[in-house]
Amino acid sequence: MVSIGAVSRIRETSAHWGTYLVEVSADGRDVVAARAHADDPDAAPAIGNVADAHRHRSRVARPSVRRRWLEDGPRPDARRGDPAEEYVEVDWDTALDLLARELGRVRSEFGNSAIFGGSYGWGSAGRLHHAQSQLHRFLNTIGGCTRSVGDYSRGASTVLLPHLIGARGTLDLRYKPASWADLAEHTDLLVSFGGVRRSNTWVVPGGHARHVGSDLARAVGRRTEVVALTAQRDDAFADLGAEWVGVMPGTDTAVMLALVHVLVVDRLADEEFLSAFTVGADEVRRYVLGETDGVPKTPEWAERISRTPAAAIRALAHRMAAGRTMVNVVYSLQRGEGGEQAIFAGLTLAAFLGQIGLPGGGFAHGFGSMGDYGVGVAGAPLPTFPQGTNPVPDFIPCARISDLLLHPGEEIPYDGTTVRFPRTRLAYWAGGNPFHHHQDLRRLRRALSTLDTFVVHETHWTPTARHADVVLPVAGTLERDDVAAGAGDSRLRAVPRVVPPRGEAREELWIYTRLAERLGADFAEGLDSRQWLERIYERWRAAPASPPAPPFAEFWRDGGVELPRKSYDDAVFTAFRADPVANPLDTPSGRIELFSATLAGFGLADVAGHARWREPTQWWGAPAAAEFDLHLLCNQPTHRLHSQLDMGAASRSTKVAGREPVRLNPADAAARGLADGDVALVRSPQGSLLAGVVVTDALLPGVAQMHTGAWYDPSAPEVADCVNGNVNVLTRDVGTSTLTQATSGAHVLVAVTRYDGPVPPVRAYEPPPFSR
Ligand SMILES: Nc1nc2c(c(=O)[nH]1)N[C@H]1C(S)=C(S)[C@@H](COP(=O)(O)OP(=O)(O)OC[C@H]3O[C@@H](n4cnc5c(=O)[nH]c(N)nc54)[C@H](O)[C@@H]3O)O[C@H]1N2
Ligand SMILES: Nc1nc2c(c(=O)[nH]1)N[C@H]1C(S)=C(S)[C@@H](COP(=O)(O)OP(=O)(O)OC[C@H]3O[C@@H](n4cnc5c(=O)[nH]c(N)nc54)[C@H](O)[C@@H]3O)O[C@H]1N2
Ligand SMILES: [Mo]
Repeated sequence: MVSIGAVSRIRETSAHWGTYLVEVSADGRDVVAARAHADDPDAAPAIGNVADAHRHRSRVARPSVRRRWLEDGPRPDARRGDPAEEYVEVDWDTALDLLARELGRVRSEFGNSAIFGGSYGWGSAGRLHHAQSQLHRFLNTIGGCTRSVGDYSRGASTVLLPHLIGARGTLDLRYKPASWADLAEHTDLLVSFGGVRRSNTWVVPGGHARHVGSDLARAVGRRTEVVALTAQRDDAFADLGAEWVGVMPGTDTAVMLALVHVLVVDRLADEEFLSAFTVGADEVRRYVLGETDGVPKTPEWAERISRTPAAAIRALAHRMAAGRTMVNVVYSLQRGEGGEQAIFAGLTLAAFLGQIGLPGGGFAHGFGSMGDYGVGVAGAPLPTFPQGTNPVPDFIPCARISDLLLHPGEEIPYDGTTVRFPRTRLAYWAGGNPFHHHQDLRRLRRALSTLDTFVVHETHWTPTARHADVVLPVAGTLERDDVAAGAGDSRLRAVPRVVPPRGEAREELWIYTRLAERLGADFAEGLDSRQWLERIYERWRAAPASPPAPPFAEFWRDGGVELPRKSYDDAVFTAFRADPVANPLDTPSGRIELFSATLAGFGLADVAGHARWREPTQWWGAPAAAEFDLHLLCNQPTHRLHSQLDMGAASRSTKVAGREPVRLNPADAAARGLADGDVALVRSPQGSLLAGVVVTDALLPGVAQMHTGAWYDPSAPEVADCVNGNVNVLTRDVGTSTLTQATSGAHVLVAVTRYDGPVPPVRAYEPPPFSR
């Protein structure tokens, strides 16, 4: 351990990618290095980004105001986000006065629904300084805002599943699913649609004390056979020893329906289970046999759609029926057009196998998607920062942000109801990066140009901050005291400040306290952040459901408190399986609805009462595939969380030709004259980017792959919309369906060619130009 005198220079901290150690400089002001705990069995490489990112020149140093907004006043402006837009640095009082005045103007002229405060995003770990909770509380104290519902992670599932398995079943499928240990003990065959990715388990919302995913997976790999259906061979944990079955992106529903077809035709379906625990099996049977639409969903039919060999589908159905089988559908499958159908069909397949509610059998939705999934521990309640109530009724499904701004007054269907878009004048974003998470960034830019004012709180000059009129620099996790834990965690951790805030950055609680004062509202109830920390901790400690915990001072001194490691035997499906009459699901029938009369009653063209294959516009068989002939997977990055700390060493180590890599199959690369290290121009009807080429036989022919999260760089528009490789310039901004309205960013059809012109430098991590 490095120390000066008695003072250690090594501090522990927590992020969504884990709990790790930070070494500070001798003067205590700077981060020198960050490294994993020696006893973390599978630490995330993202730790390697922290030190560089902390002191990077892209940190927002002072409150900054876009010069044109300052001079011309709040108004729609298509130049928002132009790399040449200048900012003026101002002192805090000036920034807060300007912003308070503008919030006051919008509130009184247009009402609070003209303020969009959805502010989707992951921000950073920590229960007090949770950026969205802070922002929502602030906006609620000044009369509320238009909000957003759902998420980009499972936005289609969380709307669909309550209709099929009830709200309680949906929660348990996330927080009390079969565990990795159940798999290792009971499961003969784990069939995963989408790879069970090790790198995704490095991340847990809120972070975990230690990473347990790879140990758990190793145990499963020893006994359980694993089949991963995906377009990427290296998509599953090496430790699982998974067999790879290729499937083209967006076509799994066809394969699942064909598996059901085989179970029905070969009399392998569990009829007793279907009649006791489900409704709608008859509708499904008629559909897969082709009685309703004249198209039997045979393995040969599915092969034509998915390119998965019919013989492999037939053999897999028989293997699945022969033992204890778990059907896992990873999150990404529902992040595409018609994405909820993959969940619907996966659940239907598991129901036809009849093992839902049995140990190690049935249906899972998250192995390999998130690090807390399947740890087998019922999450303890955690401290929360109270948000107050929002009196404004308006909301949008979160992935409809561009539609909200571009189509005020219009209505969209959503979950059987209608959502009407209010006219938005001001958007306030804290803790998210829409230029990371949203689709079709050209369209998003146009949408943001309609605002009078865009306010962003950030640690760094992200592409979103570069589109803002008012940018307020905030303290990051290393710069403030907090408490942290993730679902199913072993410890509620004290996370003390490691270094003082950089530049003039302030805690968001400080900012909102002063803004609220200026607007005649009370945000903080007279408490500072240290007092708030104690308050949320003590309120948590006093709650009846909380585990025993010491008073705050003792907790802080000890660095945390252990959380109970109680496994659950009260999951909804276990009780349901034991007695479906005494313990019904909270669905209209009390059973699993393989045909939902509610969904059928919505009368939607794109979602029926049962799982159904419907050709999306984005699949390899679509007409657009003549020109855009590669199917690009856009999935989670291994060496960072989303776009966070993309300028750090670990993330940089993955770049090729100085930008985000695009992976191509050797045949596809050869046909385009591309080799490792080349720069490729990747185009879709939505936009274009430059990427560095990696040739690999881990991909199916016809499939390319890029990670999300490279910072959007529009600095050379004559070459490409983004010269740094942000996939969301390519993706389509269409809802998953008129039922679910979630993101469909998981994949997109593209054309890839060599780029031989002069390669423009990447400017994404430069701060904007400043003027006085
Ligand atoms: N094409 C495509 N797009 C996708 C996906 C995909 O698979 N394909 N995945 C989607 C998914 S699942 C998700 S969850 C989203 C993720 O999208 P986001 O959550 O928006 O992405 P992040 O990069 O985590 O953005 C968080 C931002 O918060 C900032 N931040 C950190 N701490 C604080 C804080 O304390 N206060 C404030 N004010 N800011 C802070 C960080 O600097 C960062 O810019 O992306 C979605 N987008
Ligand atoms: N290291 C790291 N871990 C993360 C994150 C991160 O940014 N970095 N983000 C976290 C977040 S917010 C979330 S929501 C989860 C997301 O968890 P997931 O959605 O499970 O993650 P992805 O990596 O997007 O997709 C997993 C794999 O699914 C495959 N896939 C994509 N589309 C299809 C398809 O149509 N069919 C089939 N069969 N396979 C397909 C891809 O090959 C991809 O590698 O990950 C979390 N974990
Ligand atoms: Mo997510």
